[in-house]
Amino acid sequence: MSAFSEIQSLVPAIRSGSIRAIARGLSWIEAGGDRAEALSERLYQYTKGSSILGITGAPGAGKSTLVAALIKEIRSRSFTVGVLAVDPSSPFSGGAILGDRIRMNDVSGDEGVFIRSMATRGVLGGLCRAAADGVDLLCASGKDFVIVETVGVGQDEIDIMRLAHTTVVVSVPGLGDEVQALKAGIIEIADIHVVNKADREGASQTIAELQSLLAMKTAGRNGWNPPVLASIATEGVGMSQLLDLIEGHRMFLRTSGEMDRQLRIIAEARVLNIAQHLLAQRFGDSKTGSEGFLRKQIERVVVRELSPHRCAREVFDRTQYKTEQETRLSSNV
Ligand SMILES: Nc1nc2c(ncn2[C@@H]2O[C@H](COP(=O)(O)OP(=O)(O)O)[C@@H](O)[C@H]2O)c(=O)[nH]1
Ligand SMILES: [Mg+2]
Repeated sequence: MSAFSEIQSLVPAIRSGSIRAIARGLSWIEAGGDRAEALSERLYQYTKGSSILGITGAPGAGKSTLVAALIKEIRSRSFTVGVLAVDPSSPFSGGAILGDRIRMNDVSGDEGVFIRSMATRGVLGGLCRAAADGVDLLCASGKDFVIVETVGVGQDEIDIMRLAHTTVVVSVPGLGDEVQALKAGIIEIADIHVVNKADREGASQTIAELQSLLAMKTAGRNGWNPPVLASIATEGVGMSQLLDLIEGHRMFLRTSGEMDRQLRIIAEARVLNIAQHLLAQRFGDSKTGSEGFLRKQIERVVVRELSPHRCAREVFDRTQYKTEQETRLSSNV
């Protein structure tokens, strides 16, 4: 079967929520390339309607455990959910580790849940693009909630979090993680704070610390004050309140007009990210002859014959010319 006819049958199967079709589509997206792009292209029009949650925090904070507990709460309210775990610190496949936490027989055969982890890819920024397409696919499969779990460390992960409508930052009792969170800048993007492992000592102190930090940072809030919630993910404690807060935040986004603003920000960031990637590819593309030209020009930058600015402009102009030439050639065929 050609890739084209496969896509023809895969798209409706994904939209109907078939677990096999979703898994297959995500594998395509992970592998990348033309086939992945063609599939994402076809699915994008169907991605409206899901609530996208980002769950982030330091490794070991209990994110996966919390996601598993939240899935149960979501299902108990008869909503459907898709999960994409993009966690380079826990390299697992097929949702196995998250699956351990949720005890697969709880959800096996339940077409209302789909869990999958996405492998880290070496390419800078590639993970973010693949995760964005993965989220799209889960949205297109008609899930009410789409959850992305990722460690809040690198720029890639922070970019992934920017896909979410509602971002939940998970921390644990003790100051260390809070300082880390501040450093990583994830406190800025949190719509809801969860202090997990509230069964441990120091939880109420951590909550108070977070609250006073948040009270100081009111600038740029646009009318939403991030709440701080205690949870014990291993026992499902706090999940009902968490889902209420998530729904409350969604309501806020809709009624305040913030949702429109955020969707615009997400769309712009994604388009720029892809365009930059295409440009970088073209710069180094041996087929268009840019690669040799680029190498030569870079040597001139090294010996101070050419400034980096002038060099970039020259390569850019040449790339543009090539593009137009290619367009002319292909339209003459
Ligand atoms: N005591 C306690 N342990 C927890 C809680 N939530 C998660 N854990 C444990 O913390 C460890 C890390 O959990 P995990 O969900 O893998 O963290 P992640 O790396 O953030 O995804 C596991 O051993 C969990 O059982 C909790 O509320 N209380
Ligand atoms: Mg995890």
